[in-house]
Amino acid sequence: MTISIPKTCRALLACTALACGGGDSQAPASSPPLAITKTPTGSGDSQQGLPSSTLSQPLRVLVTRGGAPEANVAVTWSTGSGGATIVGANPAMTDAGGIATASFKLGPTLGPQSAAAAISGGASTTFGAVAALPPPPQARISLSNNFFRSDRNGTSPAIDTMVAGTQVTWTWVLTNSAIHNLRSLGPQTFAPSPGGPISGEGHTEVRILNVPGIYNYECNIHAGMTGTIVVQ
Ligand SMILES: [Cu+2]
Repeated sequence: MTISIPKTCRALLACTALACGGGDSQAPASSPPLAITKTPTGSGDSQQGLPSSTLSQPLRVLVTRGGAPEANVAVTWSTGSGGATIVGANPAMTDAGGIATASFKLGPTLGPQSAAAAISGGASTTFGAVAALPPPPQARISLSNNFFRSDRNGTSPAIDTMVAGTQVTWTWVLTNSAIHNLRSLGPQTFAPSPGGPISGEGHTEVRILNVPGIYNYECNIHAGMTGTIVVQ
């Protein structure tokens, strides 16, 4: 919440109020100034959504005068960088409960975005949001001595079917000091584990498989240590 300093304070009563803000030229001199805050609950602050999507919860502010809700106050919404827009009436008028709302449509840029609500006199409050892509679906495969096993279906050699865009994690499980590697055999391929064979309990190799097809793979140190992923 932004609290501005009044240029003049003619009425002592008005200036002892916490939210002394001035600038509400239409109120009688003895009236406390308007204050604007996010609603105490369900304000819609700090949401996350897909780029260019409208956030699921509306943004909500509460306008008060002397602590009491104030109806019929114009609330002007604006947005920061990132291409976000406000959908619907703008300015929006506060209702009988002093509440005004707005729908916040994220811009196409990934990352933090913002919107602000202001009232006459300059008092305002700011909302944050984040435009983010959903995490990819996950698949996990164990690499052990001397086999690959699908964590999802238990098959060994590991055989997995997954959708394009799945993030696959191979984890070295109970390998102790034994060395293994991860080599792609095709016909669709992914990058092999870097360098030579790797030992290390808990070591992981992570690939995102975006292209549909059949990915056969192996540890080329141990005969028959193979697996297959079908990406649909
Ligand atoms: Cu091996």
